[in-house]
Amino acid sequence: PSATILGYPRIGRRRELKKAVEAYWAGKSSAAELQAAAEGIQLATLRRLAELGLKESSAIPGTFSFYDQVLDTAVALGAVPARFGALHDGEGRLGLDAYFTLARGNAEQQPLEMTKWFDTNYHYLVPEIGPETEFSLSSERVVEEFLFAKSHGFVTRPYLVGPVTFLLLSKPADGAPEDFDPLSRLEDVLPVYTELLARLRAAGAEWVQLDEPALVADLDTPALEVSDAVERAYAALAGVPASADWRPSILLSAPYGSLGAQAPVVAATGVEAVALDLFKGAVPSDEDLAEFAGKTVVAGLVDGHNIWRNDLAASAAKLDALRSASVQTAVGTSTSAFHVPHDVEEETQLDANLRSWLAFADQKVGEVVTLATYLSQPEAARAAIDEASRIIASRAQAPGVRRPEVRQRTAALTAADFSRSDYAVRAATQDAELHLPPLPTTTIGSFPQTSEVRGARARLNKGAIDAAEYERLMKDEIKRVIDLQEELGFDVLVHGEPERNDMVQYFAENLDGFDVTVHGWVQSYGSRCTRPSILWGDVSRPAPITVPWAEYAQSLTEKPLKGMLTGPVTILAWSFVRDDQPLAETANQVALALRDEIADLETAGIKVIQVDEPALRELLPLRRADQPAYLDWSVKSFRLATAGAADATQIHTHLCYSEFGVIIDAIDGLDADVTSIEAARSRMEVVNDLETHGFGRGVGPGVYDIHSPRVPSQEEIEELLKTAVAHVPSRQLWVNPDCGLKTRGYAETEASLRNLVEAAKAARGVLAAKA
Ligand code: THG
Ligand code: ZN
Repeated sequence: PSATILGYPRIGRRRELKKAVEAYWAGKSSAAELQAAAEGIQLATLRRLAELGLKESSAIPGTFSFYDQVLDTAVALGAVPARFGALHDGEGRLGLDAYFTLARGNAEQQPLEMTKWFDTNYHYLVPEIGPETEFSLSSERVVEEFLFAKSHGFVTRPYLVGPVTFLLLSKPADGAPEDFDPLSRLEDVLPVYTELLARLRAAGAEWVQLDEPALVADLDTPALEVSDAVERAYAALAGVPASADWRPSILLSAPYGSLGAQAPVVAATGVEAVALDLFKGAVPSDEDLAEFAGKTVVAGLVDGHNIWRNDLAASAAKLDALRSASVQTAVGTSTSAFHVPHDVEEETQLDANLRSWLAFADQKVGEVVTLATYLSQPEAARAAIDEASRIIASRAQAPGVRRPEVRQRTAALTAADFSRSDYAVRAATQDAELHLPPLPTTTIGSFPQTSEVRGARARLNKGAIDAAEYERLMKDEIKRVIDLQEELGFDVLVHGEPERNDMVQYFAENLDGFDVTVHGWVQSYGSRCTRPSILWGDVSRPAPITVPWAEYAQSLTEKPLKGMLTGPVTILAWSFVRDDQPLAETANQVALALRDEIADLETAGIKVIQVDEPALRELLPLRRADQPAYLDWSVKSFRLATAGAADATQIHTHLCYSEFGVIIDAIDGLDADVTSIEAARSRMEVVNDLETHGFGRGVGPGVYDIHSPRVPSQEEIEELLKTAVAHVPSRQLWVNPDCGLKTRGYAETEASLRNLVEAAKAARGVLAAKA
């Protein structure tokens, strides 16, 4: 096909898939009902994409998944961890219930681990591969979906995660030898891929898409080993040309960046087409392009990862640069479009100007089709290209996009704005101010969001209650949360954040330069979605945001109340961010708004302020060479947000993932007085990193895994604290859960927090006895 996309939102325009799978999980619907809902979503997508112009055979990729595309591939290959016991049925198949068991766990087994999909906000399930893992074709769902589409007249291009990426994203199964590398099983998965490709061909598939994003990232596996794996994998899969009795033609897709040194390796394989990310990555030189001779190059010019209208004139210029006698050119998205919502036209409440600047998945299909038209009939695309140029030019001039008062402030920043006094000086001042015991206890910020709290917000939004009534209900909730923490015996209290729908959207709704959508849901993992805000203009804070809530909460207690803010990097990472200036500039604008909020919190008598940066790791560039520049501006933006605080104000931060070692220097560079981090699930492994690094400020390795309803016992927490004390000087240690409590219920939260406080008291006793 001359126009295609690498993928499309799977959750449904009104999150139909989320509702269908959650009803099935809750036992409220049957497998047949779930299957019917899934087919309804697939058919609606096929019809929509054809209507938008993807009419050629194989132009529409396989766009469906019940949960996750990596899990789909693992289940097709039969790659299930032995720890789950027998999941295959009598015919050697993995059915839907086995599939959901891997995704969600069962009474005995934790689910597969979840982790970030490249530099996106999507999380995939991590396959567990060992020396003994048996591979066999265990699910032909991808064939069935192809046949379903075909029965409605659509010849689609089935999607699978490619073998090299599949194994590079896997982790060694429990009990695998220390030096085991899942990639060593490549030869064993290839026959299953071969068999599946043959089945797809027999079903009538002309093309298949094998996704190999791992080729654009610097991973722990050396690049030469990756190249070698690509050669071996595609010699097996594509060494013999496609044919009716052997396999479909292969489109190898390489989204999320440039192939770099892997480009000639991919070019030398026998695959018929390669999809390059030419939005984020560079257009190959004529020389490099010559290596792709005989193949189709799908030029990924339309960004699948952000929501801005494509600069069609710039894309057309890239297509001109690609025109070459030796390669066939087609147009596509740079990545799957499942990172963006379905359709801008749904957002009728947005300002018409803003709406005209945006392209969600459906608009992106239109852009791809226009650029494909440009390839064959440049004049026929002229009007659309000119219109895009006109709109993009008007965006640059639109009110709110560039505001002198905001720009003057960032331009006037000096080095002094980014640093506080020495930690030793601050620590002494804070000790005198706060009078905290050794091993002080606190929580990460949010308390369980009860149905009453959610209901109150829904009624406010519907106009069923007024702002005053809403405020009264939230204050009742804050008082309950404060009283509970007093009763449990916490040292630093929080207000519980009942007033926040989401830790980013809440700030976006209260800052200038942002807008939020109504239907703009994007899959985060499984059935869970977020609605990223749109950061389109210069950012400023029209009025204090969190101050009245924090001030009220502080009035209820003698203990220090911790004010809660979301940091600049996380606000950027979990929003759709403007593309017309460096991220660093946008981050500094957000940081200054937060800096003003911190100043107002101090004035209101708040002595401890937490600025969360759970997404600091998320935006880390995939190429090592790009990482230092990112870490530099991201750390600086946090420092800009916090460095205005007085010595006596204790600044906390919170980070949410366990791969802590990778960015420990950056975390140190944040210069927060106290850092809380996820640690309970990894049995405190992070304290080794802290010790090796010689981390010198306050630190709270989480001692209670909030991702599970399980209540940790007091003894268990004491054990974790013992480990922590063995590696980190006790005067630096804090005692806290792993993360916020928003998604938990009250019963298990209260029991867990009680054990946490008692464990801290017991550990203090042990320390005092030793001293
Ligand atoms: N906020 C935002 N982005 C995030 C997170 C967040 N990205 C990373 C991480 N946290 C993703 N984790 C989750 C966890 C839970 C949910 C979504 C992402 C979730 N969503 C509700 C759902 O799908 O039912 C909808 C939430 C709502 O109604 O607002 O539970 O914390 N921005
Ligand atoms: Zn967290």
